[in-house]
Amino acid sequence: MSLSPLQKVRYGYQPKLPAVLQLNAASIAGSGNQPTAAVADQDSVQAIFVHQYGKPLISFSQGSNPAMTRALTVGVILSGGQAPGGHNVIAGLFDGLKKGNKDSVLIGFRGGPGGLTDDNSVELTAAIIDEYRNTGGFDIIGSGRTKIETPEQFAKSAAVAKARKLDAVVVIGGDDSNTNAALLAEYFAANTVPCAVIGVPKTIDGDLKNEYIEASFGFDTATKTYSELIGNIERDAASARKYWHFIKLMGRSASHIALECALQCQPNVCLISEEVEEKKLTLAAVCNEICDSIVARAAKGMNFGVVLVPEGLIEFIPEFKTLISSLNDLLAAKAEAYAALNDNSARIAFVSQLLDAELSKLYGSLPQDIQLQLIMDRDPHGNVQVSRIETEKLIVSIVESRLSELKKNGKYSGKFSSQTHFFGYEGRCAFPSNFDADYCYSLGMNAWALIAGGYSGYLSSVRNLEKPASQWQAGGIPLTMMMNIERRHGSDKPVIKKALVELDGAPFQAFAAKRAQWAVETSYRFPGAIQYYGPAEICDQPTETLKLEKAGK
Ligand code: FBP
Repeated sequence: MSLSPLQKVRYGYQPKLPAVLQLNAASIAGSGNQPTAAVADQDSVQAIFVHQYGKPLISFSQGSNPAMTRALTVGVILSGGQAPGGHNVIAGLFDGLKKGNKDSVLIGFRGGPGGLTDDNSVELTAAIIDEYRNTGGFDIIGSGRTKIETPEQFAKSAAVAKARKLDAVVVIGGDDSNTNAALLAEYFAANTVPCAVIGVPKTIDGDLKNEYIEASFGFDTATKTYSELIGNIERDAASARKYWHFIKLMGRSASHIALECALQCQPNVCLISEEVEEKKLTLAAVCNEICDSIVARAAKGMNFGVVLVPEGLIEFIPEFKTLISSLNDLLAAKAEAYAALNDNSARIAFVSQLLDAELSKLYGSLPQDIQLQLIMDRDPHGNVQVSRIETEKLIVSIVESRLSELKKNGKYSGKFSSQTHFFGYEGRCAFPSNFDADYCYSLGMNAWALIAGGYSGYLSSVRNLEKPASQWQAGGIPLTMMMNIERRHGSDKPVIKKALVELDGAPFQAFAAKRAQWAVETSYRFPGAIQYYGPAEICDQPTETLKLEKAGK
């Protein structure tokens, strides 16, 4: 395979580390003793995680701990959607293991959690790791969304851990995958399998965060990639002056990606799902707001604009939220009868007659494509596959009919032509920005430090991210601390609580203060491509979201 010039140069990039992780292994000491509690539903979470619950927060500092130099055998899994920097987590883990003891071994389980249950694995040698340093993608071992949930899957995981003499498994994943990691840690502890489980916070969606996890990796690079593209489209819109561009952006539930891109690019409209839910806006009301901007700009001769639509919007519109949750429950309850249907009209008719009258009416009012997209298979964690629901097209069709009404009433005399886009997969495997390259490498090495320190059931935590990397703090947060009980697949399950956009948080407030102006004027901002080499103020900047959140504390 021939290498691009950037790929060659990126192999040589040396990621920056927190000072404590630059020490030799025996000088890294973990500490912490305050018991912790789950974010909600404490009793129910504690009853499920009998061995894991209440562990203290851990932080690393300079000290003395000869046990850190033990030779270890560790397995690693990439789980869920790709996020830039995954390869660097593995490189950091590998380098940590070898720093601790040159005889340590890293085993990669292929294709996600299913690789562990099936023992589909490869030893990750220095030569393999070197081919993936500082590159995007998860192709070093592949990823998958298999959920380890049946007693057989847990037993198989334990058998593999024992047979391979694993000291630990590292699960690099989002909220669902790390929920699974916590369940695995609990199973191993309950069954005296001497294998620790450590999670690493991955997801471009940015919704796996809290006080101790300031960002999930991949969010930085993905939002910078989308912002470059949105800026380019804004410039095209302002040049051609003939299209309204409707851009759906990934981020399954939370609107962090859309909000960050709005802060970067200053589009005319950016919908924020959490606000739509809070204000209980109907889809018609959301579309009316977009029309207000279109009408106001048309009155100034600007028949062009850019609208950002978060991928998960539909699940936050109250009437659709109820519809989707009823569909989830009935598809789970009638799975067998539904699976026997082999034609789309029969599927639509089947669910329509099971919905209550009002929901059936709403479902019946939707274009057939959207009806089908709403009943597509859920992912293994019970989530609707929102990346496959064309909300941006649904919005355009409602906006078009509203504009023709306004035209009839003499309230609008502009021209409306639209283009729709979906940016998601374009950003998930980009070369990690310097921030993600450094952060991921640190998270990986920190995961090794947690394992060598004897911890299990923790999420790798690297904090102080607004500061230069040498000042970052390394440690671990108990997975159970992030849990609550939610309804999935028609039943109540312990899950890591998603961090949604906070409407009183600094990033949303910064956006809210400006959006009225952006809706009418052309205030576009063009971030350009990610820069990897050059001054730190261009190359090493974290997201606006992170900067605003940290400034607000
Ligand atoms: P994770 O939560 O697994 O990181 O998923 C991120 C994501 O990119 C979402 O933004 C998107 O909705 C989903 O994955 C798409 O899933 P798939 O890759 O299965 O199409």
